[in-house]
Amino acid sequence: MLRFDVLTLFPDMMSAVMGHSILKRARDKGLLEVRVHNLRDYTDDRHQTVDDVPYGGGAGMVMKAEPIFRAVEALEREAFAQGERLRLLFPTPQGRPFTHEYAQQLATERCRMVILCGHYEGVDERVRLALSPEEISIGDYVLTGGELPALVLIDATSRLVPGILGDPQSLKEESFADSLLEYPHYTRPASVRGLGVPDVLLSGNHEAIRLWRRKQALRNTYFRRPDLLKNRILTVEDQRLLDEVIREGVVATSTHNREEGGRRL
Ligand code: 9D3
Repeated sequence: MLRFDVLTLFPDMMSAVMGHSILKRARDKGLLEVRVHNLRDYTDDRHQTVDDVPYGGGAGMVMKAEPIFRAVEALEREAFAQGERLRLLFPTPQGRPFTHEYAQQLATERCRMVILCGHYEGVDERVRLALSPEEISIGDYVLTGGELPALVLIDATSRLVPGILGDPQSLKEESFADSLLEYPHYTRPASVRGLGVPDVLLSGNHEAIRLWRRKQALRNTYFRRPDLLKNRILTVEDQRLLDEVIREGVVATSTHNREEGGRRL
């Protein structure tokens, strides 16, 4: 059972997303538990103050440390009573980059994970000093807070837990195809707006289909994300398929639109 406790000033934002899709089914099955806590509930003043102006001046507001300390302490007491440990995650732009490997590590974690969502200009530095949270960035762009990153962490991690996804085969294929982009998918009908389906996919020849898909995955990766092929040791088969891709060049049968190259309708 994977457990997340999310500390946020915007609990509705979390709950709205958690109430949907695969994650809802995983929770119904008892494989995942996500609890959302409003930091406002851990204030002690009449106005339930969660933020204040920055010492030294400047724009914006800073999240107060005390409500965060209280919330974490409450969760620590609860975990201790149940013989469990906490792992405190803190989505921030300066954190360690979140990757598939990072998600895999969280998915096998036996701790309860607490995710602290920052908002406004930031969080009082004493939260870092006292709690040493694990800072995680989800990419090099600026968001308005840690709520969307928290949902990204939960989504990417949960789907790696056995039984949470409908089809265990898709996870297995993912680990084989590790760090390659996808091959193209087609479904019925066989012709859409004059566009057909590659013959091989209609051939019933499973080995030919496997090789075609593998080659398309290598092609997509080679042209769109060559960084993913750097320092990667290829099997003899992959090397042969990639040699074909390179020999054929960009113009060959890639069924994907190149970046920004989509046809206008
Ligand atoms: C507007 C304040 N910025 C000063 C240069 C710093 C800043 C603080 C807080 C910028 C963004 C945020 C809110 N973002 C997150 O909390 C966040 C985030 C992100 O913005 N990008 C990528 N990953 C993450 S994880 C958390």
